[in-house]
Amino acid sequence: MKLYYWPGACSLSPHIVSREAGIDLQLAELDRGERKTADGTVLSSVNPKNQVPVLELDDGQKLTEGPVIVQYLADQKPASGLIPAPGTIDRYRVQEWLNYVTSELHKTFAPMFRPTTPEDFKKLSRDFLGQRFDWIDRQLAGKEYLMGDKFTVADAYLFTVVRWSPRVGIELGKWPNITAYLDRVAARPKVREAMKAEGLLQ
Ligand SMILES: N[C@@H](CCC(=O)N[C@@H](CS)C(=O)NCC(=O)O)C(=O)O
Repeated sequence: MKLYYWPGACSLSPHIVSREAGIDLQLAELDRGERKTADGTVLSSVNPKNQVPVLELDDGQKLTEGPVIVQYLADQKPASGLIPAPGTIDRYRVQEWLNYVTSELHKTFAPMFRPTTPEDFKKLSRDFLGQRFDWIDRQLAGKEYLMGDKFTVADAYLFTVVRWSPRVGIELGKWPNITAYLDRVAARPKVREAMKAEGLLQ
């Protein structure tokens, strides 16, 4: 399978999951400006939505939408424990988190990276995210990961998105549980491997 990504984007989440699951993905890095790989493949030809991540399956099908891709990857290796079994309440709990991260956090960050977004709007977005971080910080109290002591695909996604905070002027120091959580996730050997491979760590 092949993952189309650009360094540090939301595609880091499936990248982490693949390494945690022990799935050897081919990595296709795109130039951010041109949205092209080194061999000239144009992102829109792979994903008409013109977004990463895209997972190309062995049969050539393309799977998009990060929260779905991570579930697909984790389901290939059920013994990894990265996702609870389908139909269990814990599976829905993980999906609850994936949906929260995608709708409340990920898509609030996105316009903050655009130079054309007005400052007033960015300030409102920072306040909105701050309220969500207050809640997440409470959920993480006394826990290693979102689901307790087990790292799941929801952690890969939350980590990927919340680590953008300093780049949009959000100082995470006021959320000690989130800060400790990010350090904990960042210290995982497979997370470090993924970050190194994307050039995010020396
Ligand atoms: N709904 C998609 C959104 C993916 C997304 O927003 N990807 C960003 C990178 S983090 C992107 O490709 N942005 C470029 C664009 O939207 O034009 C998903 O959850 O996978």
